[in-house]
Amino acid sequence: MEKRWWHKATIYQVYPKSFADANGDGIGDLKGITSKLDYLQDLGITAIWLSPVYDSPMDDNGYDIANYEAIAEMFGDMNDMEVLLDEANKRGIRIIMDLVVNHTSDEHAWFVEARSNPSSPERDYYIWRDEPNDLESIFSGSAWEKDEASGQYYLHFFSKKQPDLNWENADLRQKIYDMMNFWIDKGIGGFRMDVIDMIGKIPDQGIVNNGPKLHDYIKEMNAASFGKHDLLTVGETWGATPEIAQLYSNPDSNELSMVFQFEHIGLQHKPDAPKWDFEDELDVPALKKIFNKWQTELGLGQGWNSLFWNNHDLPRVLSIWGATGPNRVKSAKALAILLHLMRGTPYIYQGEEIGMTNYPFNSLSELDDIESLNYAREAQANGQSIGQIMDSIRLIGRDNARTPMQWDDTKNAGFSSAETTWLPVNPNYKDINVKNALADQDSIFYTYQALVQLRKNADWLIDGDFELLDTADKVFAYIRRTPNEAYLIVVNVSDEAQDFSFNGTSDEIVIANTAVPGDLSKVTLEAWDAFSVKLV
Ligand code: TEU
Ligand code: CA
Repeated sequence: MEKRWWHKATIYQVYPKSFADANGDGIGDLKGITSKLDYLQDLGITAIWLSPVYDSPMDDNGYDIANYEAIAEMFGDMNDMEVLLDEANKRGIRIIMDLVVNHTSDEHAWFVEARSNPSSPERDYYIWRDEPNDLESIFSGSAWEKDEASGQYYLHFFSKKQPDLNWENADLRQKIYDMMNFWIDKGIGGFRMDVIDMIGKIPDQGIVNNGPKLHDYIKEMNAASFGKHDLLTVGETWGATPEIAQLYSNPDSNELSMVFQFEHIGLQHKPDAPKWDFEDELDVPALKKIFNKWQTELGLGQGWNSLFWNNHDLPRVLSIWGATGPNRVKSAKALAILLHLMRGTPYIYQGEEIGMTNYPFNSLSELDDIESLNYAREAQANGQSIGQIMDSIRLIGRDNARTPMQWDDTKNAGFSSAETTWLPVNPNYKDINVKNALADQDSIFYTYQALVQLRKNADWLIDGDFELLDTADKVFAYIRRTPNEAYLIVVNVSDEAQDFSFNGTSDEIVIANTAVPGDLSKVTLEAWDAFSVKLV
């Protein structure tokens, strides 16, 4: 397989509204991100996935774009964006922009024109019907909104302020590619593509993800924009199986570098249920089965994969699958070792590297996220108690990932000189913050730093195949093997001691969150023990 820069990279996701506030208005901004590049360079990451910073009414915190080629005032201006690109590139850090082209904001000029003038060319950039069908929005309620002026309904799989684009329209597609080239010409490092597997939808047949023309559109996009450049492209594809992931990421496909698959995230809720019917106990055997399928199908084929626990839509991994009490630090290191030593490009979500946790939300008034607020309103209307609703939101709501980054133990956790206006700082910031992490050689930060560094140099991480070992349910152990090297990775994904035995000897410790036994033939793994060794 031809090596590309993103095979050895670790990507860091920044959610701009809550990363760092430079102008003291309580909201994160581009200058704030630029001020933290030295910290990110110290962590060792070589690319930042920047969640949307474009002009937006912020109905969905920027995933509702009103102008793709302008910067939202709350984040700064285009000069600030160019400074960030320049300063990041100086540090060997690429900026991966968030491409949201399944839908725009209803305040985008295209939709304003489409709505006000039914015979405009822009009308067909969106999806209009005389009558709605039973398609549901992911943010609760119908996926159709009536436009009084024309009497027609337009499709929106997210909020009604996020009308879906009609990818069957070739003029629209070309306008998207032109916009992508505008950003490529600015020297970005690639694109993360928001719900990209929805652009082939056929609403009249109820087809949403994985529509029949999806891969044709992506190949066309590749040829018309990033395909000619050395860029990382990662699709957010909730509907991707490993087989489909291979389709996108096989270099011969000329589609994407990789995708985000979500089968493992599906373990956070009951089977075939909405996310709010949560499961807070991790089914480790199910997780092993999912990763084994990814690693062997994609590992052996020409495909490539992403590796993640967290992003801005997901609960903090320590709060749902790790430990938040005395074992918080150890479980964070264990989960990092488990994930980062598999085959793929790892993604670190802001705050994950210092073990940030969910926020103790008490009432709906503390929330910001439209998805949670719409769910709460619909669930209450259906008679669900506020207690049950808050239990779900407290565990799995998206705001948990969006509270301000915790930089130090001063007021507002060093995120801002002002009270944070849109989400509160987690009260545990006095203990969990970057300053404490950097001062403690045994912190989670240095485990992540070591894993990022390892990926840059260890070819076995890129080329090695993957063999899952048959172990106790809550022990996740695998071997990475190249023709002349083999590495064992062992993780106790539980709060209890587990037995482990392996017929082999090691002569070199790669990384560990505990003392590594010399004799592997009969080992008692304490809670969250994790280690990797090179096998003789
Ligand atoms: O997320 C896609 C998406 O559907 C998620 O919102 C996820 O399905 C949901 O949170 C789980 O219930 C992308 C962005 O990552 C998300 O932030 C946006 O809200 C959404 O698309 C619309 O752009
Ligand atoms: Ca600000």
